[in-house]
Amino acid sequence: MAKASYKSGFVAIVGRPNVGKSTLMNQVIGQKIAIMSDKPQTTRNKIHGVYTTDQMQIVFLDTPGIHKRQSKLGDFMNQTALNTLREVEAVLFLADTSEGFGGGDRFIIEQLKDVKTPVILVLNKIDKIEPEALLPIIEQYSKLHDFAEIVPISALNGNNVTRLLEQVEKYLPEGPQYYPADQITDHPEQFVCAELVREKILHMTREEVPHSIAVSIEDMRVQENGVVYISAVIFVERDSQKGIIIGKQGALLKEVGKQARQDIQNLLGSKIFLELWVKVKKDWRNQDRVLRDLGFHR
Ligand code: GDP
Ligand code: MG
Ligand code: K
Repeated sequence: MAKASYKSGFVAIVGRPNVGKSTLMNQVIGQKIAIMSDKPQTTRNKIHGVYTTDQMQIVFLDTPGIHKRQSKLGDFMNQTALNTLREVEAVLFLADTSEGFGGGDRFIIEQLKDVKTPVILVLNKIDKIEPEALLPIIEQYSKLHDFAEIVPISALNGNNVTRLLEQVEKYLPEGPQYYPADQITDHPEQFVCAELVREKILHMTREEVPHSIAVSIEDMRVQENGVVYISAVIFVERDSQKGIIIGKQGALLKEVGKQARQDIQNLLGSKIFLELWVKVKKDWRNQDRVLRDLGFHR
């Protein structure tokens, strides 16, 4: 019954740096896993934040590529971002009402003109402005693009965010629950964390351990004290490799954990508790399911 009308879809968040994209994701999803880094450009991948209720599931994509840059990589990222914008049900264009309209906003609006996807203008940080200032800002933006909706919010204190989600729901088609209700992010950070662990191992063991080792993040969640708990399994093909990675009295694995934790902490901008396990899995490279579990289908 309820299932028949379940709605779901992908929604992209765009906006120049510091307009509050991460803050909005965190406000909606309720935990600080979405994008915890304050450094721009640390998130090259699309970050998925997943918002799930009994009626709908919204999968949010962050599109860090959509701002002005000169490099080839920048072009590529912009292209990737534009493709993302075409594939989603709606685009949330975040603007900072306390800063006024800028060149960064103009650039993004120009990009959005090539995209047929409905664009919801989200006027953020209304807690920083006088109520009378809002109407002129709405008028100014309305002249630049035919927005599907305009929703003023404060991502920081949550004001009007529920209404924003209701507006988003209007653009979602009937669809399945893509992710389990308790899953709040998709792979990207997990993938990066796994790669960091792998990098440390390869670096520290040199040729003794083949590149065929794989690292799988089994668990990643924010604990009540704010520490991000990560449990990772290192898969090797032989017992001898397991011994090398663990090292004398666990010394090597300990060092791997120490260095990886430092990098992950820098990446996420949050305290990390990293637990590492080593497992022997013969021929894992040939097993499709294992490969899938390890994220290689992407
Ligand atoms: P992003 O670069 O678009 O992801 O922006 P962030 O979410 O990192 O936010 C940039 C800064 O703006 C942070 O210091 C946030 O606390 C602040 N911020 C975000 N939303 C609001 C808001 O609604 N009101 C206020 N006052 N500050 C906000
Ligand atoms: Mg951000
Ligand atoms: K930021």
